[in-house]
This record gives sequence, C-alpha cells and structure tokens, in this order.
Amino acid sequence: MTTIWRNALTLIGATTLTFGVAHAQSPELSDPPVIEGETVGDHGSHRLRMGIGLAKSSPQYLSSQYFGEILEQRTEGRITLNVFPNSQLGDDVQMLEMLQTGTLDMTYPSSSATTGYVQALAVFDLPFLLPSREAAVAVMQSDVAQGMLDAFEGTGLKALAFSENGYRQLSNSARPVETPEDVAGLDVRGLSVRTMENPVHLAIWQALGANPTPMAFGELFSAMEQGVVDGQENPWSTILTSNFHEVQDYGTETRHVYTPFIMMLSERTWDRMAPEYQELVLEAARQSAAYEIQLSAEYDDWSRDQLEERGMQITRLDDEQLAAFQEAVQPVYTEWAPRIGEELISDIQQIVEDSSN
Ligand code: TK8
Repeated sequence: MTTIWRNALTLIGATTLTFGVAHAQSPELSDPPVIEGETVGDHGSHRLRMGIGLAKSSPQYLSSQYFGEILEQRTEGRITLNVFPNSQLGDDVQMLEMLQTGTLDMTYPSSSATTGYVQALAVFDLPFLLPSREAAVAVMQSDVAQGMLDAFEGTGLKALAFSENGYRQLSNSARPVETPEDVAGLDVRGLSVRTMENPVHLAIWQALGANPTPMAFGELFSAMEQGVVDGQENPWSTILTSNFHEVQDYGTETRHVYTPFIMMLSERTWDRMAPEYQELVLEAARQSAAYEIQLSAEYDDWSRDQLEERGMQITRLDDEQLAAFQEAVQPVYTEWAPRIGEELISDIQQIVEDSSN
C-alpha cells in the first residue's frame, strides 16, 4: 500500500470515543486498484487545487486522493493535486463559480447543484427513480449520462465523470418518522428540513408537508446544532463522516433520491493542458470515480449501523410505509416530468429496466 494510503487510512482508522466506547471511523475498505499505464511525457507542470464538501474520511476524499496519486505517478510528479475537504474553500455552488473564473481547478459537487447549468441533470433528483445501485450505475455509465456531461461545454466547467453521493436518508432532531404524516406533523408543526439549493428537492419536501429550507452544505451542521432546522437528508456515510449524529437523534431509511457526484475541472485549466494530459485526466477521473462508487457501497450500510451504535434511533420502512412516501411525492412528477422531459425520463427508466435483466 502506498505511503499516502497508509497515512490516510491511519488517520481515518483512528477510533472515536463516544461515552468511553471506541468506534471505528471507517469500514474495512478496499485498497485502490494498482496504478498502471505508461508514464506521460513532459508537457509542463500543473499544481491542481481541488475543493470538496465532505470530510477526509469520506469516499469522496479518499477517491480524490487516489485520483491525485494516478496523475502524480503517471506524470512523474509533473501534475500534482491538493484536495481541500470540509467545504473549506466554499460550498458546491461557490466552488463551481470559482472554476468558471479560474480561481480553483477542481471541485466535486452533487449533480443537484449543477442543474442550473444542465437542466437534464434534474432527472436524478426525481424521487424513487433509481431502485438500486446497479440501476444507478448503469444510468451513470450510459450514453444518455455522457451526453449530460458533454452538455457542460462552454459553461467554463469540464465535467469529467459521475460517481456516487448515494441514497439520501432523512435525519431529524424532533421525532421518529415512519410516515409522511410524521413529517408534516398532525397536531405539531411540520419538520423544518434543510434541502440542497435545488427546486425538485424543495418540491419533494413540500409534498411531504415539511417546511423545506435550501441551504449550503457547509452551513448545515451549525444550523442543526442551533435548531435553525430540525433535519436534513443525505446518505448515511455523509451523516456519519460529517458527524451529523451529534446533533440528530432520529434517522429514517427513506432512500428517496439517489444523487450522483460529478467530478469537475475548470475549462480554463483543461484548455491549458496538452492533449496527452487531458487524456490522462479523463482516464484517471473515470478510474477514481469507479473506486469512489466501490468505497461508497462499502460505507453505506456500515455507516447506518455505526450511527445506530452511536445512539441514533433509525427507522427502517416496511413496504407499506415506503409506498406511503412514494405516493405522497407523486405530485413532484406531475410538476417536474414535463419540465425535465418525459422522453428523457422514459430513456432513464428503460436503462433501469434493462439493468435488472
Ligand atoms: C457536498 C454536497 C453534499 C450534498 C448536500 O459538497 O449538499 O447535501 O449531498 O454531499 O454535495
């Protein structure tokens, strides 16, 4: 295992103590694939800076480090990558703007933060569209999805590859949630739920009777800590690695949306690179994205179980309870399917169906 991995895993392998109980900080994770391929000739040097939203223990950070390892090894150090985690350099929307102005080379937003540039990506925000990780990966690897990455051309953003943010789960600090009525509150007020700054997510939580509040990811922990919002929704691994369980008592396994990440490079940086480097960057992005999906899968259920071990009360929905959530969000399709495109949605649904055959 390379030095950087020993250091990274040693760092995240450190246990955390909760009331004296030691908890592992990460599951047994697969090593990254061995870096193979020819050394790319000398076409100058690039010191790349990348900002991400998640923590150093997240699949997003670990796979970004692997991406940097590939570039460094395959160019004998002529291309290096420095990854800044924890929304240090800004949130998804701000960092995308920094790529457009050239003040930052790379970032790794949720697709939901990019629908202002490529509206078709809103298809991924439709609730309960992707029934399994296999189906989601088939969609992300399809020509339809590649067309969405290509559609960023001219925005100042070079979209390199899709990977997995994952299935979103509800957490909150007010009460256990088993039904949409628990979200809306019958004799109590509806939950105030932070959403990404994305109109489809806003519509989902309005349909469920919540009071949705769009907010940057970097502001979320303190907003929950101060009671500005009751809850939020993110994959279990994000809830764990961002320590949301410290301010959230209840979780509900809704799996209401599967969100991709998109690895992004500034077009200004891309245009300064020789074609040989561009080819390597694309290849390395795809390799690290595949590894990120593997890590995310290894983190998913393990994170949920860790959250329970650390005191979060997690509700698993039975088929009937899940059906109630799916029924409650149908108005989102009525409103958004025509705006996103019925044909695109049926193309995606066909890929989903083919992936299960
Ligand atoms: C991290 C975000 C985050 C997303 C959100 O940069 O904002 O809730 O799910 O993972 O992209």
